[in-house]
Amino acid sequence: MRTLNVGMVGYKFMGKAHSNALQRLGMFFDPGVKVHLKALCGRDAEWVRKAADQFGFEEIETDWEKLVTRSDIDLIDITAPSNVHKQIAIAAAKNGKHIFCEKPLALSVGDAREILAAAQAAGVKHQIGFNYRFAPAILLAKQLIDGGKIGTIRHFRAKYLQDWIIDPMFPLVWRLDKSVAGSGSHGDLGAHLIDLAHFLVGDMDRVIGMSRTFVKERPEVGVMQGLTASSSDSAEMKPVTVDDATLFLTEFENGALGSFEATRFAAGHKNDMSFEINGDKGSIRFEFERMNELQYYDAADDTSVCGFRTIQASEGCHPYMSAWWPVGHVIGYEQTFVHEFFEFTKSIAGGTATAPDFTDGVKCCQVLDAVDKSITEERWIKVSSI
Ligand code: SOE
Repeated sequence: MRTLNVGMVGYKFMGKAHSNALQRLGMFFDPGVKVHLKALCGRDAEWVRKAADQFGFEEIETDWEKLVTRSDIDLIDITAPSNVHKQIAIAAAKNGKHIFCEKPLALSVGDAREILAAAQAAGVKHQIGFNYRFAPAILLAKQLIDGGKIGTIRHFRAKYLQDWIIDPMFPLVWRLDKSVAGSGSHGDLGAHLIDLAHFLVGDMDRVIGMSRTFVKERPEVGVMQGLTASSSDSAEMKPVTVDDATLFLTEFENGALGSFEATRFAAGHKNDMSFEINGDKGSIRFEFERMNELQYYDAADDTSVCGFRTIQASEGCHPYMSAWWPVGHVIGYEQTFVHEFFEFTKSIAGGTATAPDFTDGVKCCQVLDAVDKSITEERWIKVSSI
């Protein structure tokens, strides 16, 4: 079995999530290649060394430009913040590396298109980290929709609610800096909703949005880990340059209507991503915090027994579940990363197509930018015009 040597840029929250997935992949799936964590890259050698030892990487690098040129690296996994995705991905493509990149693909649709073009020109495999597509219950929803079980879709309504920055003294971390993250809740959380809409409903024709930054300035950050951070008492206050909440409406090309809400100010909601799809034959409801379940309503049910039923998507027949545990022994957030890396490494080993790839990343950035333009110009914007 050929070995696929992974070089990873970044070692914080997504670096740990990806490393965990890559380490466990071979225990539960056979992608046709053996994955090896070859080198972990980050600027601080001491911290990278600690993370590499913890995650199981063989070596470290402190310069991504060196990492992407190494002949013993087959795949570059970009888990660093959005502002460096473009330079790393294009350099990796030019060096013939397969590329996995966290979402959103880039700070703008123009940059995203450049990344896609470089990957296509290089003929390398590319995938973007829309991991929620790989929740078995969401794949079951896709099967029901594609099988016509809910008929013609009329509505898609989605929300992604978090509350980790409702404290006005929470420090100014990179996710709150436009020059690094590109946007706030819109590109970080809304991007997932946009991709799921593309995956489950279809393309969007036009959008109109609104956004708000509730807390205009915050203390400079001292230390950040995941979604927690601290600052010193003497920290200087700096302006927040991203949205705290963004909402938008869409008309899909197939005539369905969509509403989207992404916020980090929904007190009490920690990682509450959910959606509902209404068709003329039934409905589907999903809540990530109950990610093994799918709510399904069949309009054909007899009136005496009609209602939403809860399907627990943990049977062996449900996507990916035969690889894990017996029915009822549910899975979690981390397994969605194992599934997406199974599909990506299998596509590399077998030369087959994979999704979501950078074309999906470009489509997402196109909608993100269209919504931003609609907010600036206070009017509907055709997605195709971006
Ligand atoms: C922070 O909002 C975050 O880690 C996102 O960046 C991830 O994409 C999401 O899966 C969980 O929340």
